[in-house]
Amino acid sequence: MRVAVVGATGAVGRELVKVLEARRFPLSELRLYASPRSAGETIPFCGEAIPLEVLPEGPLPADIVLASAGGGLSKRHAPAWVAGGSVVIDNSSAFRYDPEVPLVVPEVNAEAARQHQGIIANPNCTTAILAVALWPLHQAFKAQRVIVSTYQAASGAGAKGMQELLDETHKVLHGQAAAAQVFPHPLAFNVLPHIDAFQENGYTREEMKVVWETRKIFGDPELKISVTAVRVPTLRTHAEAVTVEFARPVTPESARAVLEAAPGVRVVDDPERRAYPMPLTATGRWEVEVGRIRKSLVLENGLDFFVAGDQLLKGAALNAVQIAELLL
Ligand code: A2P
Ligand code: 11C
Repeated sequence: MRVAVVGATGAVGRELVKVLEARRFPLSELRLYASPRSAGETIPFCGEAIPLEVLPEGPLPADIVLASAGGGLSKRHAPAWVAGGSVVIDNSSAFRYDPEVPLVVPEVNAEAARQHQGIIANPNCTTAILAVALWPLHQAFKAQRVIVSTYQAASGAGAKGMQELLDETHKVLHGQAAAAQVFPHPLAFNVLPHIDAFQENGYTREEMKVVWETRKIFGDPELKISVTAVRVPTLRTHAEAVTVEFARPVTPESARAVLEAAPGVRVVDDPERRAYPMPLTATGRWEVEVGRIRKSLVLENGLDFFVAGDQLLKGAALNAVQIAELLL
């Protein structure tokens, strides 16, 4: 397999290269592409320094293209990559809602990937992390209503989002004013209930992505789910507070047993020992942490739980490489 990573210098792109190495993906050649700004740089891979190439127009010399350089770029280039014989695993939202394009979380709908027509979409990071935890519970107890509040890290907005948070924090600690560019307001020492554009229904596009994408991945267009997406001043790993009402009776113990057997999940749920999901412990992990599992005080057959998943890994690079593994 010849593999190309497009956007290799980005927050997700760098993780893609690391995950390909860590999972020993059987590739014969790795090509790395970015903008002319990165020409002359190299990225380490398996003891070699791979040069960054300026992304050309037209097809790429690759069997698999892992694209993570934004939706506009994917829309413009993907047709030529597919015409040249590549399978494109696209990390942007450009193709996710196209009925011809499978949207895949391998723990949930691996079989959908095999029906691709050249492009497979990788979900939004918040969606992928939620899906890994919610799917086994949905299968066991049938989710009727799902309410999610997110705690999303700065790296969801890419390398420049992380840099803005670091710069702002430094400024505030030194008594200087912070001026936001990437985020709508300063993020340091703040939280922002605003990720992506507001829609006509009052929700943001980030919130609606989780709704649209979870329904598509679960193959359940009627799933009732609503989201409040919030940016918090962490650098990496998204957390989510989830409330679910199920059709079938459920207890924290039965839910914990289901989650302990679920692929991609690590149950961290021992509050007495202060063990629960946190960005600090979930960062760098392939599994999504799930904990604080408790019976809802409000809903019949309801559960509350908390999830933390490294959104650059399961939310992006790891999920994309897992999809590529399905194609081998
Ligand atoms: P570069 O670093 O050369 O600008 P992030 O999501 O972290 O902001 O990263 C975006 C990625 O997309 C980077 O690797 C960036 O490369 C790449 N990129 C942006 N614009 C282009 C372009 N016109 N051609 C190729 N790669 C691009
Ligand atoms: C964020 N979830 O945290 C977004 C980033 O649809 O792939 C990913 C956007 C996407 O800002």
